[in-house]
Amino acid sequence: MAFGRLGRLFSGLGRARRGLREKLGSVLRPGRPVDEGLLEELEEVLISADLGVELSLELVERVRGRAAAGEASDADQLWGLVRAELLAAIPEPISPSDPADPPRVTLLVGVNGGGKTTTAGKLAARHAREGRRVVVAAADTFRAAAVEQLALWAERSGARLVRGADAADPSSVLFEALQAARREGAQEVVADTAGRLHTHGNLMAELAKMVRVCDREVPGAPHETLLVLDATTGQNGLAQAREFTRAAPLTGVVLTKLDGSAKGGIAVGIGRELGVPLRYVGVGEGVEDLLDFRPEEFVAGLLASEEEAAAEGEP
Ligand SMILES: Nc1nc2c(ncn2[C@@H]2O[C@H](COP(=O)(O)OP(=O)(O)OP(=O)(O)O)[C@@H](O)[C@H]2O)c(=O)[nH]1
Ligand SMILES: [Mg+2]
Repeated sequence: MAFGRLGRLFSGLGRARRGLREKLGSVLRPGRPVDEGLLEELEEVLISADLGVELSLELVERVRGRAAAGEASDADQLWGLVRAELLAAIPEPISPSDPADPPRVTLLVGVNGGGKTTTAGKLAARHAREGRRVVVAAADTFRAAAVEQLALWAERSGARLVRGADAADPSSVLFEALQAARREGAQEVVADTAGRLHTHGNLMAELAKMVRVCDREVPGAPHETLLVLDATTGQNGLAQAREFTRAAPLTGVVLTKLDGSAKGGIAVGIGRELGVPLRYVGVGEGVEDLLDFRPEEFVAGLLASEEEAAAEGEP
């Protein structure tokens, strides 16, 4: 069946929803009075859903205050408070405007296996669907297979792929891609990068160099530097993620593989934890499985009952 974007989101969040909603349901039993025992259990559920310890404590503290102020006396009424507080914890994503001087340049960075190449492919396809001319830069020259993988995505979406010779300098591939984009009047450049080099220091230095090359060729570029993170690594992935914030000024986060994760809470806390808003979520391996992150929809998708999810088109 053809999914709408909401159906796709709700379907992709199936495991996370079953993880969170079921556990919440066993704590927020109908008619149960709001007391310390309940609030402690709520805290455990939020932590186990990967919201992060600090945010979980803070959230329960706020719920405790609101319950004490008379907003909820039994568990049924807590659903609404929890939903509101989850939403309040998420910084509003910003949708950047088109640069005055195209092309817009988007760099995808992150540790290996996170989903950079796949996300580059999905993003290129999305731009192409919107009628924009796209150049894809295969600037992960560390793995030959990465170039082939990206070539497939580019071919499917009709984007132009710029690739270097084997083991070429990633910055030179990016440079060529920017030149090609200029020459051909492309509006978008999407650059895949390596998740791994011989040493970690090299990787970070390489990223910094790519940022410099961008700005030299297209003033103001990269307009977007998106950190791609695998949701299934959860809180553990955050330490590594922070390293990237030092190598390049990040403008957003892409959280991938949410469809494979039973813990969707990471999406709620990540914007605050990294100081960078979550912009896209990956909910599958298909070309349309990259969705804009919209906090309201996301929280609704996490907390929906199975009936509500089914109504959105989940099979
Ligand atoms: N289920 C699911 N799988 C995904 C998603 N995004 C990426 N993948 C899969 O995750 C695996 C790794 O993705 P890649 O795009 O190759 O990751 P990468 O960051 O480019 O990896 P390196 O190039 O090794 O650094 C692939 O098998 C992808 O199909 C997603 O949103 N959902
Ligand atoms: Mg890759």
